[in-house]
Amino acid sequence: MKEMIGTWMQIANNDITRILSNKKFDFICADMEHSSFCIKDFSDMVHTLQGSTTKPFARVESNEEMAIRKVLDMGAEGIIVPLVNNKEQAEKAVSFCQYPPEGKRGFAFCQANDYGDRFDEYAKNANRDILLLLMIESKQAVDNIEDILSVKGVDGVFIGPYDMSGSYGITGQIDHDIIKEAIKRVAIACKKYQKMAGIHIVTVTEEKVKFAKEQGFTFLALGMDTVFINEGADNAARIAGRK
Ligand code: 3PY
Ligand code: MG
Repeated sequence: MKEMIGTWMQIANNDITRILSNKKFDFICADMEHSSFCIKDFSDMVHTLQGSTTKPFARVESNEEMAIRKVLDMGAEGIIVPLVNNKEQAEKAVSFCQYPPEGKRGFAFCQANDYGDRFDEYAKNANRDILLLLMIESKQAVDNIEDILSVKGVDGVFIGPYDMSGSYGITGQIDHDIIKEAIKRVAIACKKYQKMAGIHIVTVTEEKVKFAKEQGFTFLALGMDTVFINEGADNAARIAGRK
């Protein structure tokens, strides 16, 4: 499976989009669940990425029809849906992402199809080309991983380690053996179903990237704009003796 290495944004700002896309990431995901990123911000991000090789992705705020439809219509090339716990929720996400007859996405002239200029081409290819990754971030989701992966239209899953740690009652201990075991279970199931295994490595270390790749994860979201700023600022303050 083709590897995709990307990053994550919580601060809606075109300069940040450019700085990150200059690093040749395969995708940048706007976090619309845990930040102030709104639909207009996402639209700006898509415009800013035009002409680059970095694809715009959105982690939508919830598994709801309009939350998903709006980012698709702005030109999202990948959708990440948080907190999917079972097959029924997975089927719902697919139906929101796909045009009929597979799903219930609405047709319209919009940013994604250049305001109608590419309507036919876009309508023909969208169901095939847009990636749908469902977030596995609870014990229940891990227990239901095969059911979730079996749903047609689901391209893969994406682990949210922090929510997962909370769900297992070890909040924040994302390197705990329990979480590592859960991650391995998800990776094995992805191999079985030939679907993408993804994970958010929020604070990037060589060790974490190596572990994920060894397990077979091919979709890695590395860091986040806020974390990069924090790490850089911590470093500068430390060098000057302030921390
Ligand atoms: C989590 O760790 O729960 C996440 O959602 C990361 O994006
Ligand atoms: Mg989460």
